[in-house]
Amino acid sequence: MNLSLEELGWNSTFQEHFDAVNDGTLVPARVIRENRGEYIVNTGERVGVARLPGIERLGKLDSAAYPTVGDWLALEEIAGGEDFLVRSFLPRASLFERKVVGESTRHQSIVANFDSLFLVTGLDEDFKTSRIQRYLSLAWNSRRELVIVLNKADLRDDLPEVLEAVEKVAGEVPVHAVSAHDRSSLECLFGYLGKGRTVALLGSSGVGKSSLVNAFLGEDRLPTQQNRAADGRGRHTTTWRELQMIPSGGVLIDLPGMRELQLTGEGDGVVKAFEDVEELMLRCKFRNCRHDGEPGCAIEAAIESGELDASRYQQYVKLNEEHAVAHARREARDKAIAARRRQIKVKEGVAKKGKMKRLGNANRSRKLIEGSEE
Ligand SMILES: Nc1nc2c(ncn2[C@@H]2O[C@H](COP(=O)(O)OP(=O)(O)OP(=O)(O)O)[C@@H](O)[C@H]2O)c(=O)[nH]1
Ligand SMILES: [Mg+2]
Ligand SMILES: [Zn+2]
Repeated sequence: MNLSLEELGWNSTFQEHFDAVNDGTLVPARVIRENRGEYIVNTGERVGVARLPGIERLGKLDSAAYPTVGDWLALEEIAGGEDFLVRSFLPRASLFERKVVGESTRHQSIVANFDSLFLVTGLDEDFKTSRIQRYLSLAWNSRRELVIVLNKADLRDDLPEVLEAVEKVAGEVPVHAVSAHDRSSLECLFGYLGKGRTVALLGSSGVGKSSLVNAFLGEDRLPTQQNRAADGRGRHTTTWRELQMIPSGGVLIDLPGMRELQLTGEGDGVVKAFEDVEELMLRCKFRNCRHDGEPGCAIEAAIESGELDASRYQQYVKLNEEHAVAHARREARDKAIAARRRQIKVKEGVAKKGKMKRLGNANRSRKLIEGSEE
């Protein structure tokens, strides 16, 4: 099959970025899978393996400085071989990243250049609207179209009630109930795909992300959890991220289930996901109202009247605290980076040549900074 780049999501913006770095010898390609520092790429004509040049493969740097699934790369063909060398990765139209588990400020790039993000939940016994809220506030910073997908609708006979509860927390975000076991139920999602559009699936393990991708593909290409035996529960079936072309048009990116969801402290995710709560707060009598027994408190009044769910308000408070902590960390990190950048500029004036010279600019300063901390 000879796939055109457009079908993989290529557009005039990427073309411009590519032209700016292309010295006439490079080819564009999209990362369809990542494998321990190697990138499986699709050039539109063929699938190959791309590697980063030398030092960047050490694996100790902040992964935000590396290409990830969905990225567009400018590659150099290695003469006589199947393989490519990564010369540059093109600026991203969107990025979903998360904090590295157990570390305070490092981030992992999860997926890049998607148009929509499906926030997938399973309507089985684990179903909780609070989890949807959490995903919403996490995903908001990606600044892309969000869609709430409630999978396993076949397991419920109280769908109208469930939908009503989810729509309450969803705000403007569209909600769709589907079943991966019933292809006809997926029709409501086709509108988000289509030629050149990329959708990434985000959600906990076992909600049916891979099953949904298979249903769109029309074949069991991706492994799915075989049964929910006691020892299989909570295990991750998908352990890598992978981009798939859908026969009817568009690209789906399957992601492993996320166990640890942590806010990155960037943007205004919490505010956007809880606009109704913030809106209410503006109506409190006192500007510094702590919503704790103060007279004229709009939050307390709304909880009392049933307009605002007490648990939703608590969720907001909790997420806000988490966000504030993450934000403070992020600021400290940015300050440290700015300081290092100034130092490096001075050093660069002295020693101009180095291995890092081959890298793209934005990429380069970031790596120098992170690398020098080791
Ligand atoms: N009843 C029902 N079961 C489903 C549906 N979709 C998926 N499942 C089942 O749910 C289990 C988990 O599905 P997966 O597709 O492996 O889930 P996943 O989200 O990819 O999980 P990870 O790869 O671990 O993140 C499998 O046993 C599926 O058969 C559905 O619509 N209805
Ligand atoms: Mg999976
Ligand atoms: Zn108040």
